[in-house]
Amino acid sequence: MRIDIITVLPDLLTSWFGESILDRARKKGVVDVQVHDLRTWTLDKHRRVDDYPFGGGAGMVMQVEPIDRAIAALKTERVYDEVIYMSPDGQLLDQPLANHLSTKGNLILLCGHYKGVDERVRQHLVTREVSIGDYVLTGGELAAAVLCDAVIRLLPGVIGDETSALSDSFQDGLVAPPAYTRPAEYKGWQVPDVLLSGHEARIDEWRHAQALERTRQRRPGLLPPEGDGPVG
Ligand code: 6GU
Repeated sequence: MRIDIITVLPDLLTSWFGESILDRARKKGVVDVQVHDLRTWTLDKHRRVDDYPFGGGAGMVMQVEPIDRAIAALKTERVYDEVIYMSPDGQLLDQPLANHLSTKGNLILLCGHYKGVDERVRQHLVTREVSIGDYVLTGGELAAAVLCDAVIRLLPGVIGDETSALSDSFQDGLVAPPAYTRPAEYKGWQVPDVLLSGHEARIDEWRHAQALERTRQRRPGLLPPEGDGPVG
């Protein structure tokens, strides 16, 4: 998988990708993340990427031209499955969307700043808009890093235990069951007996029941509406 990120803050993302588990993914050749400075595609000597909004008002707007040139330059190199604009009014990133994007070959992520981008970018250049939650960040860079983490960790060989990405919170529509490790007793705090029993079927059953109960308590919105029949 290849991900190209277009940003006015390339250093922020380059250092992030150099330090995280995503570096391991890169070394394994599972993913190639390339960060591009939007100013590379400016033509004026001030390397300007934003301007005042037509009609007045507060804040600057990112201009269509450098963004169009950046995307066009990347598209001469390969075919992209999606051009994603990171924006707080985009589609909310959730596990099904991360799963979907992890099946793609080439993605472009465009990070917004200031008051956003010229609307023509959204109309003509972008195939999808993604938000990471209902709060506003100063720019799309952290959101792009979050999206990359959620997607790349799903690629084969990135996290150690091949099965663990599938048993994550949310992957089956439930939050994760509680986990314990040694010692079996600490300060009188006990690990549930069933986990020490070695009885695999009972352990699976217990974990599923716990996941279901936790989901009811913490994230009832993840469960189907009542009356739709039992889960699992
Ligand atoms: Cl993708 N961008 C910005 N600026 N803020 C956000 C966001 C994105 N997702 C949530 N908040």
